[in-house]
Amino acid sequence: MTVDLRHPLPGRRPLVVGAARSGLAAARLLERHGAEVRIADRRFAGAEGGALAETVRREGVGAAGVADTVAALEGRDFVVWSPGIADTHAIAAAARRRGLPVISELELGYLAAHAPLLAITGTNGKSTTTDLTGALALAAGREVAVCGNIGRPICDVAESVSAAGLLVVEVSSFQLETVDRLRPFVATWLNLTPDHLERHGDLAAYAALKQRLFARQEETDWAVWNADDREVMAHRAGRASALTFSRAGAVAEGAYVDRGTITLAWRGGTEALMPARELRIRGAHNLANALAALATVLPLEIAPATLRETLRGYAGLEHRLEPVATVDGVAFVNDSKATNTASLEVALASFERPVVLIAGGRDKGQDFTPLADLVRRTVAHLVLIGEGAPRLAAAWPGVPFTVVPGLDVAVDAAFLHATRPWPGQRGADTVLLSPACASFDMFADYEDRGRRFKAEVARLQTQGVAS
Ligand code: UMA
Ligand code: ADP
Repeated sequence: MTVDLRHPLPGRRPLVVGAARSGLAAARLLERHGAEVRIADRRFAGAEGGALAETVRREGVGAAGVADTVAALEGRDFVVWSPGIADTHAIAAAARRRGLPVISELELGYLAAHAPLLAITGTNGKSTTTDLTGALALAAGREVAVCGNIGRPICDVAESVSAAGLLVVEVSSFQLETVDRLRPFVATWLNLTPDHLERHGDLAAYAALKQRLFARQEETDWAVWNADDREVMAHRAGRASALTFSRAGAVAEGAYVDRGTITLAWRGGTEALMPARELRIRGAHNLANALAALATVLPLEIAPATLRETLRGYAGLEHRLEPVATVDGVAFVNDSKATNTASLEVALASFERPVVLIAGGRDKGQDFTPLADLVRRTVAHLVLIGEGAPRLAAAWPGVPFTVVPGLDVAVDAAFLHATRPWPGQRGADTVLLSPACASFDMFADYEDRGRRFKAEVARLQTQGVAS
């Protein structure tokens, strides 16, 4: 049997590196096309090897699993790479020395896809913008799969969406390390701030990876740039037709805010879509995400009424400023995905009145002091959890705080500080979990932390404060 995809593959005996979500999806796709797949993962060499082999089989992959050593390359004619593994790995280096192509799971998905790609990248807001873009296209009656870094590998859906449909793909810088032919119909760049520098080296290298999303586009494709982000505008690249979005002022073609009204500029005309305050997702950053999604779908010519209705109803993703419940007039908001200071900053800026803030967790060595003024202005009381608690308290002098051992006590303490402030302190109508730290000191991950928070709020709602 031959490997027959929409675009030809570099060979028929691939080595897939990484046996987690991306690698398994890539292996399944390749095996469907009759390729003789081998799959490498460091976990095959350890105590978990047997269990992993079992998982691989259960996941519908027939390939043999081997350790992630250079020997795995023997007899292989190309390599498919998982994003979680830095491409400085010995296998990637050896493959390149031997002249073997190394492509990302994203690129493989693109090569197999029938539908055009709407691809969204950036440092922050990717998942929200990707999900919203998918919702807009779906509301317009298109056949859509939302996939990529958001959690569902593109290789799992690439072939099930017809040529008339769309693949809406969240793209990370990790995935872009190993692309060459990737050519999205629309590619969107939300913003650029320092992140993942331990892997990419410096901001210039990180920006150069983001540029790869646009490198293969042609004039009939579209590139969407954030006109308010100096780094994005400085790094525009490629030949695609340009669309822009801005919260600050009109753009020639794209989406912007004009005196509080979300406005579209398209084919020489403008359309006042809706007041920005009618968006259900909160905060200036989410307004930027909504504008980005609108600019991304402009080439699809969706009816304004459909766009408006979808934006009014879109509630956002779990764990991102997610409204949980209101208890005795106090709204609880779950922003567990805020694992760095930039996310806490945009969260605090989204509330008009002071909040009780639950923060802390595993300290990643960030500098919290630049947020001190904002925290003093916007936080009535701080409830601190986890390893980072002492550093947060020290970084934000003048803000009243309580350190608690766990999320259960944190929810009760936050509620009490909101409803019955200490003498001389402010109460609040919102309790916000926006930790600005990683979760791994106390939880499996940010999703576990968010779900536990919501469970504690439900407990407070039904049973009241624990003691
Ligand atoms: N491994 C080795 N050798 C090594 C290192 C790792 O064999 O030296 C193995 C690991 O044992 C593991 C596999 O390689 O089995 C790595 O898999 P992976 O980390 O790529 O995990 P996936 O489950 O395939 O998840 C990936 C993305 N993960 C990363 O980029 C780290 C997921 O993004 C994505 O949702 C998924 O593909 C589907 O497309 C997650 C992420 O954290 C959410 N992304 C980063 C972010 O958003 O900041 C970029
Ligand atoms: P990503 O997928 O890029 O991590 P998410 O949509 O999951 O983005 O949002 C992650 C966090 O980043 C959110 O909790 C929010 O605080 C912050 N955020 C979202 N959109 C933006 C934006 N456009 N600019 C800055 N920060 C943002």
